[in-house]
Amino acid sequence: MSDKERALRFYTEMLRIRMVEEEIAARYPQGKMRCPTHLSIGQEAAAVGVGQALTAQDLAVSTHRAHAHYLAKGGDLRAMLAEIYGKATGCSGGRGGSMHLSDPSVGFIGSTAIVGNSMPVGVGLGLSLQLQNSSAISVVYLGDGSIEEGVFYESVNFAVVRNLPVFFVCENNFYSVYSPLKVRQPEGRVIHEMISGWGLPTMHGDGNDVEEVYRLATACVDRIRRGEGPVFLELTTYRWREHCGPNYDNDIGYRTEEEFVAWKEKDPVSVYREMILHSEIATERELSLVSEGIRKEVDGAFEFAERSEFPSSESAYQKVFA
Ligand SMILES: Cc1ncc(C[n+]2csc(CCOP(=O)(O)OP(=O)(O)O)c2C)c(N)n1
Ligand SMILES: [Mg+2]
Repeated sequence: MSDKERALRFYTEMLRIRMVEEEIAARYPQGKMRCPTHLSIGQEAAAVGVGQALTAQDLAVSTHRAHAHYLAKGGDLRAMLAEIYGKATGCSGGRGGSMHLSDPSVGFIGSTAIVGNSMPVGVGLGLSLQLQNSSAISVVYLGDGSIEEGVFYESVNFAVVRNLPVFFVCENNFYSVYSPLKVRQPEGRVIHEMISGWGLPTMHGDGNDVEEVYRLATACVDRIRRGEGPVFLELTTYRWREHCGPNYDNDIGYRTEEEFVAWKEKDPVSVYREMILHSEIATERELSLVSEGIRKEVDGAFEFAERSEFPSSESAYQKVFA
């Protein structure tokens, strides 16, 4: 892939996630998406930089905020939107909603609503890959909030002890719902520094810089593929919208407008767009064609989701464990 192709790929993938989620936010008030949605707007570079360092054979699990991870791994857009609309054509048959995304055909095994819950699943996937002598790896996406859960320690510990091919990717957006890190973790703690004492290499970087994320993720993935065991990567980033839902909520006072504005200036999509234009990697016209193509795809996918049928009432007891 040439440098230009790579830059356009990064840009297209980030913009696509942005446009999908902005459309979700715009249509959410219609009341047809009846599940909670946690948008990743502002955090696209982390998902895309990591996603581009993976292959379709690599496996991934994620959290409640999974749209970007699913799309960046190659998950089917129409099946994701149909799932959010609760339709039978959705990736979980319309039973799971936004937080239960899955597309095994591209290795996106699943996301769950219970914070921390997918971490041991991702470690188990790593164990299964190791037992099969596979060259694929397992990626565990997590937020800064899951670091505070006991299962995080257990998951990392087991992966280290068994030298598993597991890539822990922590998106540190500084908040767990309305609680900033300073009321949740001891003052002065640096997450990746703490974890570096647990027996695995750690890396960290700017989660809003797609090229930096890609470079770091590639180094982590290469090492894991060589059989050198798990790696932990911490990426700092910021969510723009409310924790859950389509709106902005800075007015309620848990974070300052200044902080929000400072992060908005580090918008991964528009900063990268400026870089592409400034470096003459592509022209305005080429970038417009990119967004026009995405617009068509996104509109078509929403149309598909809206037109799809709800699951039949006779199927209500199928795929349910009780
Ligand atoms: C076990 C558990 N505890 C609490 C919650 C409520 N909850 C949902 S998302 C969330 C915040 C998680 O923060 P973080 O891991 O940093 O992810 P972010 O939302 O910032 O992406 C919490 C506490 C939950 N879903 N599961
Ligand atoms: Mg967080």
